[in-house]
Amino acid sequence: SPQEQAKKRAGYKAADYITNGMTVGLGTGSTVAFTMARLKERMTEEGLLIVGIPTSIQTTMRAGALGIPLIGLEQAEKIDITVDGADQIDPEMRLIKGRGAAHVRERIVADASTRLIIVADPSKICSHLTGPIPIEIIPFSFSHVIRRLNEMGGMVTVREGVKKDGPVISDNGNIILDYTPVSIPDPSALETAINMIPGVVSCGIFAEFTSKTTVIIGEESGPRIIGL
Ligand code: DER
Repeated sequence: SPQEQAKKRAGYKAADYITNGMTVGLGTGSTVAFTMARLKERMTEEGLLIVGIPTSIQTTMRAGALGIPLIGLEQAEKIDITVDGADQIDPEMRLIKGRGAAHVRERIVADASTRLIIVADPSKICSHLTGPIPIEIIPFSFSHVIRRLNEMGGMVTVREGVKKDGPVISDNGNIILDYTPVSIPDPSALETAINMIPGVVSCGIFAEFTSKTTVIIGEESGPRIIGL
């Protein structure tokens, strides 16, 4: 499909930034899956030597299937580059992430990285962030966080499993809420306000990484690079 082709263009281009000996943060989702496939091709064709740090069980399984060597975050001196996807990208490269409920580990790995490369098809670009904003919460806090978010205004839903009765459970054993505020005039302020609510592990607004972020958009005419 055209969208798959766009994801592939962006994902493949990101793999060009990876050089021998790097420790690479491996995000989660269908776009970064193309980056991982291209990294495997380069390992085979060029003998590229890297180690990956996965941000989810899904990425761990995909890397295992591809034969990309993995290490634990605790074993990494530093992470040179993390490649990840996004759900919304605004003109300042602030992001909404978490469609795949992986944003808690993705944020940790992004924070530990020297550089963040976001890969996306053009549908992710927006003039301003709107949400829904995924929020990972500890189950104990469930009713309290929902009350708090309702007080802030907007809509809150619990993310329900499709092939599992009851709520989606994250790789960390937590519950996911999807919160759509009335508007997001200040993404950074809202990120902080949500993350401060007791019981919230982390929300899917990523506004703090713009200074080390490059965005690659898989345009039809070819990958468009935004940022350093
Ligand atoms: O869950 C996530 O944070 C993913 O990175 C998501 O935001 C992008 O997934 P996609 O590349 O499959 O659209």
